[in-house]
Amino acid sequence: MMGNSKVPVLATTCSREEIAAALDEQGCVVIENASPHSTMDAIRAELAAYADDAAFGVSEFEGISTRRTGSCVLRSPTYRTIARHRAILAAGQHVFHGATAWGLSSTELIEIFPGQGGQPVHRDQWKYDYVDLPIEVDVEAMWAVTDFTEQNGATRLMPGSHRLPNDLRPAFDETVPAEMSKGSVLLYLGSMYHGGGANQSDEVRIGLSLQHAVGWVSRAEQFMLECPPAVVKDWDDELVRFIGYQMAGDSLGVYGDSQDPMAAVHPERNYPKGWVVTEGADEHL
Ligand SMILES: O=C(O)CCC(=O)C(=O)O
Ligand SMILES: [Fe+2]
Repeated sequence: MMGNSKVPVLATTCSREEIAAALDEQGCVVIENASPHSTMDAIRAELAAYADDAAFGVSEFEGISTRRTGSCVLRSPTYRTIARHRAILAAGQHVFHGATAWGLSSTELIEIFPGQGGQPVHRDQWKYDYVDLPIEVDVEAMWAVTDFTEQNGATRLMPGSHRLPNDLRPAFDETVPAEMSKGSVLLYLGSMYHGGGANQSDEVRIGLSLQHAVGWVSRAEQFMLECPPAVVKDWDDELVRFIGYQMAGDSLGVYGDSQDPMAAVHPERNYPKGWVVTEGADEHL
């Protein structure tokens, strides 16, 4: 049956086990103050010019008073410093336990302007052709770049709804707001019923929305086009793998003569050839 009527909240000092347990039980959890305000302010500042150029949504789902800015890995160096935040790694390593690889799937700064109504309640994993998936393949994260309140359009979820059937169309009032202070992060499974809240305040609600997925589904964003080898060659290997320069499964993600795609970034290194997931890939992830 349904879980709590509230989104569980943990302190930033929480253990990996507490994050794992909350995700298993409720499908979602807020980690309070997981990053400093200065990190949120820097991300906002680095993306501001792009956000000003970004288009408002054209559908009810996107939100006509909602602005979405992508390419955040490329555009926000500060985001890159928290892409592999311990809370996100703890969530992914737990939910994707046993997967050969997982990583980032999409990045969006979502600005919900005053007057925006509630987003239709949905599962993010419906992006995979609405298939009723037998296991979790997505873990999402939403950083509160501003405070998230019920009034200003905090993301709304149905705690425990990861266990519900795949063909529901829950109403807005069946969800509860994930209220959290700036610098907190909401983690939720791709099977969770949720949606953006209605903004009834006079301020803009800003969140950095991130999707993560196992390595054997298509990533939602074309990171390789945004961040080609010449762009990422001085980045940490872990981050480069995280955005998709990695093999997965049996023979997915190969480059050239069945090579590790990291060979495209570092041709001077001697990556082995063959359809094998890089030895110890799990440790990188
Ligand atoms: O902006 C939000 O709070 C949630 C947005 C969302 O769930 C989506 O666009 O898939
Ligand atoms: Fe969503």
